[in-house]
Amino acid sequence: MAGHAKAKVRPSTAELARLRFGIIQSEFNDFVTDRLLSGALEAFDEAGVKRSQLEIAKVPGAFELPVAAKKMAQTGRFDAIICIGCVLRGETSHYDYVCSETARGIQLAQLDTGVPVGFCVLTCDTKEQALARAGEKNSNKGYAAGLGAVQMAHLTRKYSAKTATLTLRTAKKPLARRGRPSKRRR
Ligand code: INI
Repeated sequence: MAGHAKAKVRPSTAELARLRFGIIQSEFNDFVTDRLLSGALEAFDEAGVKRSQLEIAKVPGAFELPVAAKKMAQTGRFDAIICIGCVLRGETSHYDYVCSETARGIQLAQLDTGVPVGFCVLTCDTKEQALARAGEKNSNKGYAAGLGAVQMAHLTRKYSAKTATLTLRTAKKPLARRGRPSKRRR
């Protein structure tokens, strides 16, 4: 199965230790979402993120993921969040509403708050299709979401307003020192 390539730009060990991640797991179809969660935890572990840097919250179904993501993001405590869910097609159009509103809500949560929110929600016709996407490593969408969260947390820190201001300020200092010594005023 095609998957994400491993991130080439990785945070330094010092930066990594400062990152905080939120994971929201939908309990609906937990025979799949438990596996996606394991995949995500494995990716964080391999990236060097400790369990103490992670907070896991549970919601009843995929439809509740967006509001939970937005609330979590608004605390300002997380560098990136992952939403984990699994929607399986049934006999009714309920599936379509849950899928589209969950995707739309998760996108809004990240755009409204500026905190990256990973979309790890499987939308499948059958259990078999879902389980095939919740396997080992690159066959596990949770694993891909974990790697993606680390990459996005790094990118967001790099381009955050605070960091940019700090970089500008520190860049000014050596320039000022290089200039002629100013005459002392009496
Ligand atoms: N929620 C899911 O996460 N997966 C599903 O397959 C699903 N189906 O099929 O109904 C589902 N429905 C529940 C929904 O997410 C909400 O929890 C519910 O509508 C209450 O708001």
